[in-house]
Amino acid sequence: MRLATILSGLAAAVTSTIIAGAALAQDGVQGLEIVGAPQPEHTGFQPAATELARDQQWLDHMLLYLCIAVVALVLTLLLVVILRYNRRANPKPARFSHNTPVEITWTMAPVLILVVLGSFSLPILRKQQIMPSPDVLIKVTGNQWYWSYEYPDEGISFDSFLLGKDKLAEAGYPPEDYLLAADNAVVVPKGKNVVVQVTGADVIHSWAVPAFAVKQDAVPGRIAELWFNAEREGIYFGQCSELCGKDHAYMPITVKVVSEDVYADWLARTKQAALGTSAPIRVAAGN
Ligand SMILES: [Cu+2]
Repeated sequence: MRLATILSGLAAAVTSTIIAGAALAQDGVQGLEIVGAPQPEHTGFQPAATELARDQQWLDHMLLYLCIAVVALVLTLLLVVILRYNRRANPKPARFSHNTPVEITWTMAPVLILVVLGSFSLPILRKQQIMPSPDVLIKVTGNQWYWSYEYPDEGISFDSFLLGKDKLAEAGYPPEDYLLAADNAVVVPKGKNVVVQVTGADVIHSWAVPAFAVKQDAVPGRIAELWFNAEREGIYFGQCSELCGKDHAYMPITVKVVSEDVYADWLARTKQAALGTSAPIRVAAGN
């Protein structure tokens, strides 16, 4: 398990380096591949970029199989009753009203199913809710209708607005990324524990990034926390996920996961950049 994780991490590192190099050559979105984005006509999950997301998707699939099994059992029982005990096939119905073994079975089976469900889902929920010690701490505030980000340990903060259709190309995004791309992106290092404190300034918003399996309501007057550790470099999109007024659909979330060197370089340049802006990242930094 450990070895597999290390190996897959290594493989991911190698591929992401290759991809980053290739994307840089084509002058992609600042040299980063867009990984976490919704796809037209797709209904499945976005690629899991964190352990939490892998857990969540595994649980979802497991539950689906369990549901299929229950549906199959109930349908089979229904069919048996319809075919074997209809008036023609069984003109003289049984008159008994109690059967203790059957009653015990149909009480215990659902209880067992619930215990199985709980024993798999509660540890996953717990993992989401217990914050690790943060390598990077970010405070997010939802506003009508944009996000404010603050890195309290670094003394930087900026607001993040929707990128207009006319600004997408300039920032390196394809036209499909309208409503997903934001002007000032959140930048985090790969493989580090990022703890995000979420609050709201006016009404309730919700900070959500599907590929990280994180979603947290931003409630005015309260601070809630979420965490993630992104395993793959790239660009990840999210959206406000709590109806917050007329421009709810226009406050996207853009997270760029980069290597530690690129993150340090971005941090240094953001500290020097104009107040309230997130500096563009330089994927080739350090080379
Ligand atoms: Cu909203």
